Amino acid sequence: MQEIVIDNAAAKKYKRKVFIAFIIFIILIASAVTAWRWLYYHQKDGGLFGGVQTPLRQVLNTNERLFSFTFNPDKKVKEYPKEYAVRHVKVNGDAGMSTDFFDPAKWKLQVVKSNGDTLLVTLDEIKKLPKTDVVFNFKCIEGWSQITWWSGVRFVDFAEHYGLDKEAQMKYVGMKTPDEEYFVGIDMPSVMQPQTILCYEMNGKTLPMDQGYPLRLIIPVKYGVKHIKRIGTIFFDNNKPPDYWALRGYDYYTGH
Ligand SMILES: Nc1nc2c(c(=O)[nH]1)N[C@H]1C(S)=C(S)[C@@H](COP(=O)(O)O)O[C@H]1N2
Ligand SMILES: [Mo]
Repeated sequence: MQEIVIDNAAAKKYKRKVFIAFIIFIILIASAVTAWRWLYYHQKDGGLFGGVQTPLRQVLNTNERLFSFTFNPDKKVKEYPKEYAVRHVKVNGDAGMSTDFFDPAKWKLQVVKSNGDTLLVTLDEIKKLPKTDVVFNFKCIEGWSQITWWSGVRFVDFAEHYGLDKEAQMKYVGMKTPDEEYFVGIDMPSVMQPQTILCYEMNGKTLPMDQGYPLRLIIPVKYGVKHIKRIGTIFFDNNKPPDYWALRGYDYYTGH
């Protein structure tokens, strides 16, 4: 028969270990709860960028600084041959797309200059500027993407044509629908990137009404949220212009 020897010293040591592990466990739980409560009860960041707790917004802002730092304006988003573009382009997002008070025949693009003057530009005038095609993988943050074909004038060409060089020195561009229901704010380097277009055609035809007729933004370096449909007004600012989805807690920068 084997004799069972109880090693008192070892048993004591073991008990001590269990006790310490238990204390550590309690401390971890307590700090997790405290951290969660701290975040939960933290004031939301209100105002323009309301919707997320301040510490979370600080993380988003840090991300933005890092990403804008790594943004290379010469690097292009991959483009595809036109045959790759889907025929049936998904329609997504209808804020600012109501036709109740919108008369396409009367539409003119408003461009607010830094001296306060407003340029009024017709669709025909925009169509006279050099036309650029962009076929790229359009990505929505909801998780879908499609290769789509768009045409219009490069924003950088538009800005040059209308002498917007002072405006181009500013940090951000703001755009809003004629009814001001949908609006975006975008960093200047992304707007000036050569694949960003003020777009009036999709698949070689006039832009459909629900896809932003008469003019929308196509900005391949950004997710879908920034591709505002039916632009009414464009303005420039050194502070972040209000942004529809950033107000609802999304990242302001949303580049990829
Ligand atoms: N005016 C307006 N533009 C908008 C939106 C919107 O709700 N209103 N939604 C955005 C989002 S989230 C996406 S993914 C794209 C979708 O463009 P599409 O309908 O041409 O596919 O438009 C963007 N532009
Ligand atoms: Mo989207």
